[in-house]
Amino acid sequence: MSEPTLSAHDRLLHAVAHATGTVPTLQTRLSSVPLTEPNRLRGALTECVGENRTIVVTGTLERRFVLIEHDTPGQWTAVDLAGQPHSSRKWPAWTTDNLAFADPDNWLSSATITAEGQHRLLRPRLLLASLYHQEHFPLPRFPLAISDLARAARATMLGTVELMDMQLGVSLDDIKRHATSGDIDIVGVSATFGQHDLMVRLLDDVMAGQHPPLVVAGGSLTARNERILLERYPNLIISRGAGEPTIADVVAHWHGDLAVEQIRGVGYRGASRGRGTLSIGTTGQARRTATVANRLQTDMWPELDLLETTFAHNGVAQLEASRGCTNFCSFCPRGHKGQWAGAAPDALPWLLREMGAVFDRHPDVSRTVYLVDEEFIGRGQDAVPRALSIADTLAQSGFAWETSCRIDQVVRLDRDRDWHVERAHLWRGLVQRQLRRCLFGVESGVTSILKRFNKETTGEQNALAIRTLTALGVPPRFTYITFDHLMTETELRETHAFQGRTDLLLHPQPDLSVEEIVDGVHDEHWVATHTTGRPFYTGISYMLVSMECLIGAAYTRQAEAAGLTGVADPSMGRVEARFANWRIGVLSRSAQLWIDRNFALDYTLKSMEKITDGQPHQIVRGVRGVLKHAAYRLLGALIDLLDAATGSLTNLEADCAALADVLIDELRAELTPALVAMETNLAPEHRDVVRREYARWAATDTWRLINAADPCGT
Ligand code: B12
Ligand code: SF4
Repeated sequence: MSEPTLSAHDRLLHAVAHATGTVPTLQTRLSSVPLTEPNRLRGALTECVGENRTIVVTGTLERRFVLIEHDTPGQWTAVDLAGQPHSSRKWPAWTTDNLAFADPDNWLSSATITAEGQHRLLRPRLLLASLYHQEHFPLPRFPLAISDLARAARATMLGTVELMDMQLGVSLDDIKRHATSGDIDIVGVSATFGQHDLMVRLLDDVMAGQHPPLVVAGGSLTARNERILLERYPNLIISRGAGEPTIADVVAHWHGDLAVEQIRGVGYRGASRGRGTLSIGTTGQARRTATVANRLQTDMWPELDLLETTFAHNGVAQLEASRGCTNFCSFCPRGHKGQWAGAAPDALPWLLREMGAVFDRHPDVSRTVYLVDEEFIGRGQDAVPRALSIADTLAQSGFAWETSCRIDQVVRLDRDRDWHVERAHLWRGLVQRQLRRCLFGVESGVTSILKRFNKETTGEQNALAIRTLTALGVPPRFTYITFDHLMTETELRETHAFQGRTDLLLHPQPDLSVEEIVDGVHDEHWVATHTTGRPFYTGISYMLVSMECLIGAAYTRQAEAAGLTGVADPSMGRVEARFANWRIGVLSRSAQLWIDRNFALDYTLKSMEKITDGQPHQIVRGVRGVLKHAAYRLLGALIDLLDAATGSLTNLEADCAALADVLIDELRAELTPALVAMETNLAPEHRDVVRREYARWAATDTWRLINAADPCGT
């Protein structure tokens, strides 16, 4: 039996009445506690029924399962908050002998649970923690990684899950304290670029205890640093790919259901012995288990415990609609994120409804979702209808959205006109369905460089795609790697010329048919009529970026083969490398100093762009434009120094430094009035953030590398 007319909160009240024989008053916290936060829900239930009854809240957001203990030992009330009969749930295997319902065809039933079943429902106590350096990335994003893991763990119905994220007012000490309090059985740590120092500080403490919890670490940086971490922490388990299957297996491993070598997608040392413990000798060899392919792991949705507090901290909402990529660019190690696969989109409507309810409580937050897919569209017969259907769902749920995609989803030189017309319809269709911005990793306009990057695109293709997108009215952002270790001076000059091209960013042409646009972009006369005249670099998200030789990337191997690589830098998951042409190396370093000096301010402005709409959004973009013009001026002037420089490394460095000093003064003179004008258009809390960052920026008079300046496609 299902009771669709009751709300989940009504069902909770019924369940309390069923368990206690007393109907709770409507005024209790229980009537309004968000179901997105199971730990608060458990607290509200305890408040209602008293401390002496055990409460279990488990299962995933769309189908929470709650158990309330009766006075009689071993007797429970079981409620399915989605109102579905208990018999219709896909129960984890361990429940078969441990959980029995008196009325399985109802959403509300008495239940009996074995002692083993109770133990499994309450343990392990899993803490998922996300690290963060506030000074590097001032504004938070909804922590997808640990939120996805929470869903996977709760789906097993084993134990409890808590989430702590340093972006959201939690310190490293808070995490350490909780992880070592004795109240936690498993600690899962998520780390991305720049957070190795935090990881080490945390693990040093957590692992040092007499009875440390089981510790598993994952994330983009951790996957790069697997070897280094396992050397330092022989008892650590490293998640090497998507963490959902891994965390589910780790929880089962804690119960002794799986041996460590059966945990999917991990690196570890030695072997496991015994329940809940890992007895691993420090001499144990590093081992690996296979990761699960993205196409087999299509449930990539998050729990939403931390969405509310993300908004309270001025953060943005993120989701993924796909995982992995269709390509293998040489600078992008693929082992961790894998090959492209789309999520099963049937979950999207309910998830967006739940997210919408949280947004409703924060009316000032722009109703925008960032789909952090590496490649939103993907390949396959149904790529176009799938993309449109996701966009439909987002738009119908009242969301604008942004995402990322490869340029070969717009123009392919090996495809005919019909293909391009279909794609042009797709892109227009996505914009009509509230696509607010899409990021394209152009990375270069120079074909020889693109070849080295294995982008599988050409300069000509990029130019045509940029024209097509802008004419279709797609608001694009482009990423571009200006310097790479193997580049020649000719390539650098061609790079500068491409970035300065004024025939790429066209005016949107809403009155023209997609056919006219598809044909027009090939016609220089048509292009000249429709160009904005703005140089291409004004569309580049981050200017002056240099190649990062990431650990495990094919480009890094090319640099190594050329004898250019040095020591590994675990904090950034990269390998230090010299430039084949030392003069370009000097320019790259000077450009990096420029980026780093302006990074925090630019990142703040970028975050403001994300959380504002309408006129304030446009004004913030304009201010970022001032920073881009200055960066392009610097690039041109640096290249001019190549012509002038005949002398030594020190001379060239000194010339670059003097140039940067002059140009930063010019930038200050331009930026100060632009920011003052911008402030009047911002809400007070945003104004304070910008003021703080601007004051920091203006007070800086030194040039130093901060190790955090490079963007990825977001
Ligand atoms: C947001 C983001 C950023 C933000 C980070 C902001 C912040 N607050 O930290 C910014 C813009 C700053 C950024 C920067 C960079 N980024 Co970035 N970034 C992303 C992006 C778009 C989304 C991250 C995300 O939320 N993913 C979704 C979650 C669910 O995935 P996940 O974090 O990988 O988590 C899964 C697994 O890793 C694992 N896992 C994670 N944690 C844990 C913990 C445990 C216990 C377990 C078991 C498992 C586990 O399970 C999770 C679920 O499956 C990704 C693209 C992507 N789709 O991942 C790129 C990405 C991670 N970035 C990337 C890169 C290269 C960078 C840069 C190094 C770029 C550069 N060359 O300079 C810089 C680093 C800059 C710096 N100085 O630190 C690459 C990594 C390449 C690779 N294949 O490893 C990615 C994949 C994008 C790409 N394809 O190029 N980035
Ligand atoms: S850089 Fe972008 S396009 Fe290239 S493999 Fe990585 S995610 Fe795919």
